[in-house]
Amino acid sequence: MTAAVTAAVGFGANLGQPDKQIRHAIAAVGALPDTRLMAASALYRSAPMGPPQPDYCNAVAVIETRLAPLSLLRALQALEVQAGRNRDGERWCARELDCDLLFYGDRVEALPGLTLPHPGIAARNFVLLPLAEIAPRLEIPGLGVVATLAEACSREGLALWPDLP
Ligand code: PH2
Ligand code: MG
Ligand code: MG
Repeated sequence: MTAAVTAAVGFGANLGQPDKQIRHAIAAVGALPDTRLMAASALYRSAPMGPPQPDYCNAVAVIETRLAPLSLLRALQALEVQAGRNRDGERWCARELDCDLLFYGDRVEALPGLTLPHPGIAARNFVLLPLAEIAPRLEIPGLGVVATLAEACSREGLALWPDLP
């Protein structure tokens, strides 16, 4: 049995019922085989990056997993399809669920369809600030400590997801 590795998953959704889809996906990631949910951020509302489309609901979860990176990626993609996403859609388009593997332990590598760490982490406040909420001291290989990266990151377009009754 391989050792458990700390990894993080970024969630985004802006079609259907984004908050429900994300809460469900966080629980589903925690229920994957050989995987434990360590922490989940609050849900955030975030202005869309890319072409005009509805605001996103975004969140981040930290997990410990013994799944290999590509097995974890396949499991995340299956959750996206389960949530109703058409994975043949255009890049940056609106979606029911996006689950991005943000980093996987200290791995720095480009696998087929998976770059570790995720190249967008440092530039996206909807990833960095939720991650800083749950894992400020974590060091992302090649990028630095999460809290330091988050300090340099604007909060523009980002707010807590409104908890409507
Ligand atoms: N995801 C995208 C494109 N644009 N914008 C925000 N705010 N949040 C996202 O998760 C997001 C996006 C494609 O993955
Ligand atoms: Mg994404
Ligand atoms: Mg994605």
